[in-house]
Amino acid sequence: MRLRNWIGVLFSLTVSATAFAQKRPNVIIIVSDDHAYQAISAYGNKLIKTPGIDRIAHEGARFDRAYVTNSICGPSRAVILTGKYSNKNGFTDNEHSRFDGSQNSFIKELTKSGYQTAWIGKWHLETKPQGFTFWEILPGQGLYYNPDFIQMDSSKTRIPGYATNIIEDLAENWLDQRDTSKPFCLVIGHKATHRVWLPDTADMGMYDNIKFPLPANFYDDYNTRKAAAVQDMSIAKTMIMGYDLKMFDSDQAANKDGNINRMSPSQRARFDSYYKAIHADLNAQHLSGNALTEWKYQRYMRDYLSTAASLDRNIGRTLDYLDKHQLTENTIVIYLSDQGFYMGEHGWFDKRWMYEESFRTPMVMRYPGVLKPGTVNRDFVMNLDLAPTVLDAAGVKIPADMQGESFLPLLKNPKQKGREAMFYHYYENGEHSVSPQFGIRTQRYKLIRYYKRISAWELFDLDKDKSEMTNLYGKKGYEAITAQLKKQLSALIKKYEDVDAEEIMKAEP
Ligand code: SGN
Ligand code: CA
Repeated sequence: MRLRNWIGVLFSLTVSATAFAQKRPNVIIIVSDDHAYQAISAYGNKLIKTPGIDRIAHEGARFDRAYVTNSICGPSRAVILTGKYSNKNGFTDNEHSRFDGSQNSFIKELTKSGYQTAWIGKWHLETKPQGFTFWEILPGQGLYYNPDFIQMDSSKTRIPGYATNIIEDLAENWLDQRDTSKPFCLVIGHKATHRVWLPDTADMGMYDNIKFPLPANFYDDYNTRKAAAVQDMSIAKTMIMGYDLKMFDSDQAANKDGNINRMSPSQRARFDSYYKAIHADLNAQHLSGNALTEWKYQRYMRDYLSTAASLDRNIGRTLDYLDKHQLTENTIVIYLSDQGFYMGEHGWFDKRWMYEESFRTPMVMRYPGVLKPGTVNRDFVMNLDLAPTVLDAAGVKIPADMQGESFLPLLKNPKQKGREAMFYHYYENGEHSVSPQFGIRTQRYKLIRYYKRISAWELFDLDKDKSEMTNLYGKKGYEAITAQLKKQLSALIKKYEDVDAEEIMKAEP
């Protein structure tokens, strides 16, 4: 063949490879921190507005039964990356774990197959990200105001402004500069809405005219539930007036707080003028007992939801960016939180439990051409499934040792049956005094085994007791269902090779 013909062949090969690359969908996964489904209008809360997240749900799907395998930050992100339970990926808890970045992840598989991959924002896995084309992350939990970021060369830069806006800016900068001949997968990791629920100055006070109804079980007495009785995560006792609710007794006290003392003079002026007026009003009321607890609850709701407003607005910005750059049609967008959160249910804030509010997580997804707009999915899906699902969509072979399953077949064919039961395992035994626990949830029942801090079982009939208030374990009439659930639980423990849980089950009478 003459040289010119060779060039022609090479040219057409390159063109078709590029066309293939462009046909593969782009993926944006937005992971927030501690954002509750109870705080999203698409999930039915009429007192609040989250138009950005709602838009994804309306143009795609809302998942009503999305769950996590271990309801806490680092562990959830490790599960998302690896498609494996904590016992397999090694990141069991935020206290002692360090992510082993040499292990495989869906990101590594995508990068290998020609994707541009990036993680920007909260990471919280202790070691540096591996296998990405690009990353820029918050150190640890990160901070809301004028946050530091760690770059790929290990340098640290302080960026002025509000974390949620900055993370979106950085994400868009990366999208602007990426190699457009390749498909991309971008993970945007938000700090919001993590404790201490510090809103952007622009959003302070936006919910102050709303009085939020107390959840029916706000004054839970934890009767029949031993582990719940010893927790330290209640609005009444654990939530701090200064640190959490910004009711500082003096400027000196505020100056000692690491979230506040890094504010610029103009940020601080807005902060002071907003919170000092609330503090003066509180002092004039002389509240105590339940009246004070209910005041704390209202303040918690208002701060949390105002913090979420920026999260939602910036999710809207991501969608606008895709529109503006003609990327909407070929980009999958998934929004989820690293776990659910308590908005006063059981009297709590925080997460960790296998109870629904923290075990479940909000998740919405847009996938033009595949997902019918307005889809509501009620299959049991888990954060464990994200890695295989994304690989499935990208046409990349799912590694055999990933423990999750792609949920695309469930979305493409409504007759396809999903998993019948889910396994959960939470390990941490420190802050907030929540007992380590594992268990199983089926369509109707939940069986939980607590260990280490508390040794106990709990059984709930979710058809009759959605709020998980009555522990039926050991009650007459429940022997058969308990035995059956234990058998199913043991089978899942075996399937996921959870040796610790297996030992505990073996020691059972
Ligand atoms: C911090 C918070 C806790 C929270 C954990 C885990 N305390 O330690 O309230 O449960 O993070 O959150 S704080 O005083 O530092 O705010 S997670 O998102 O990392 O799982
Ligand atoms: Ca979290």
